[in-house]
Amino acid sequence: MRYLVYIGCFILLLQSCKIKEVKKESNHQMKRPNIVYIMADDHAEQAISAYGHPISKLAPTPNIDRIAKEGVLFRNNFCTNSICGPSRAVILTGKFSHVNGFKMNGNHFDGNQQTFPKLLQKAGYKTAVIGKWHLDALPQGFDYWNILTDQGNYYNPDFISERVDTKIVDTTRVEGYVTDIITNEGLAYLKKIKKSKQPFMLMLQHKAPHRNWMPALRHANKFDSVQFPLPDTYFSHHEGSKGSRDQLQTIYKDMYEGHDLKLTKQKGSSELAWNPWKTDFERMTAEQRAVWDKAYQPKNDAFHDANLSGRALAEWKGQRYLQEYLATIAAVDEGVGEILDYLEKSGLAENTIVIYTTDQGFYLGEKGWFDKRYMYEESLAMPLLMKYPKHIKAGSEINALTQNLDFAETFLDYAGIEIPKDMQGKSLQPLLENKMKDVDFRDAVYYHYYDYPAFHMVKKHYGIRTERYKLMHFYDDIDTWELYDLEEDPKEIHNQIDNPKYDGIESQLRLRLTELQKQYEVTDKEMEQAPKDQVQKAFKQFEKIRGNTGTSYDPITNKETKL
Ligand code: SGN
Ligand code: CA
Repeated sequence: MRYLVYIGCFILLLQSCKIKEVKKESNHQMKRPNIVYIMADDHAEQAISAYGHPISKLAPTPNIDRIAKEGVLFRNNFCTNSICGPSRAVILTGKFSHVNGFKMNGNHFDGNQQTFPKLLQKAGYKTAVIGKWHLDALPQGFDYWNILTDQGNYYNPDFISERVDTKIVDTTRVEGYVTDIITNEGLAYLKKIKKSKQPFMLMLQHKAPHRNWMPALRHANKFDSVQFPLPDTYFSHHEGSKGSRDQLQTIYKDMYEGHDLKLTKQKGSSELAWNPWKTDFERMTAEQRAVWDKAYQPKNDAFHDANLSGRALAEWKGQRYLQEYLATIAAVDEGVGEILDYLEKSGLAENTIVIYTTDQGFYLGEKGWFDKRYMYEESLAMPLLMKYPKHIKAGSEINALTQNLDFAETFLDYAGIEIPKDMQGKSLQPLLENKMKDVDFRDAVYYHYYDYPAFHMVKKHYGIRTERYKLMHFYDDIDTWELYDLEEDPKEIHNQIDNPKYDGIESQLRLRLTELQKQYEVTDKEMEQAPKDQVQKAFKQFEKIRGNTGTSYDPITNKETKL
């Protein structure tokens, strides 16, 4: 009898252990955070008020800022290759462009390779991507996906998705404004997934504020009466830089009057001036177009009346560009607010990591430019804001040199998944949880841009950036080095490569650059040159487009050319 009691107790003990184990596991499951990754397209730090730039003070982003207020702002986060598809491929794989195979827009992403969404999915996460994708391959590793075709369109965009029941891939046109559609889709997903027992990871990827910067109808007049401060390098000559001399991305030389600046041909008419990609406006319904014209015609008529030329016209173009770009961001910020509100309201917020970032930085008139691509600060910088209540101290800042290369590793780390050895970045978790000092994280970042010859004709270059210095090498049909002292010259106007004062710094940087190339397995293959005739052909093609921009202003001679 006694023995029976012992055996009974033993069985009970075993059972309770088992229960404890299951409980422990389900606790662990519960603890695994959800991830809401919100990414805009071309959203510069200068246009996020949490970063404190003068432009953003006049066009604040209170909802995006909330993420930093409740969490952390990264001050030195950089991309590895400042262009759309490549940045997205780096984020998915945690590997540099030459390793993941997606070096420039127009490449095809090999979706069969290892990505962080696949690893999360394998570990029991529900995964989804909604919005811009731009990788010329259907998403893999997602339980749900609904992506824009190619670059996507602002009004009445087409989405590609896979039907859950039949697995048939379909393209559907959705009426409305792209940012609002993506936000609503995100909210619908959150409402559905909330009931799931599994943790989830949602990538919500906006088209805005990508060129051609079309705001929501409700924001079409938002900044009409605001005078934005044009950067003091707006007319800079930047003569020490041979590497950037031939670019075709100067606001007062290369912006299309209709497509970009939304100008009409003449007073009293709603017909747009030079507008090569008609589809952006032709997609609008008659009602949408009528509201648009009503908002734009008075300001366009006033422009025609003013009869501006030369420097004044060049300045006017900068203003119109900023008004358009910042008004386009307004809907993104509203959308972020709706997502954050829903996370709060639904009780999801506490166990959800929220990230706001973009695929790369952007020029808002610095050096006279728009677009990105360069390793100079504005397009190298990639805004990054993150919150995770209880784990990340509210209102903190991180100054470490971080990169989009680190995102995959960070998500895996937080999900308790081992980081694969072949990923090339580092988890940000020790920084976020104050287990590592900023200076100990990374001493230098490596950058490499390949997309040449291409739109805007930014030459191929690679380089290294440390906390204080930047060394860049432009190659292919040019062979020139640039060195900047970011402390003395944060706007990168004075190339110090020939200044003997910097000889010592230069050799240290060159040495470290070579080491990084070795570490990241950059080979001679990555230094390949494009066929010369291809470069010449591209120049001719793009210069011809430049001839359609209405006027071109040269700040050196103070002369305007009518085109
Ligand atoms: C389009 C834009 C370019 C831009 C590229 C790449 N022109 O071609 O200005 O550099 O996309 O952007 S547009 O007139 O067609 O808008 S990226 O974000 O996809 O890399
Ligand atoms: Ca982009």
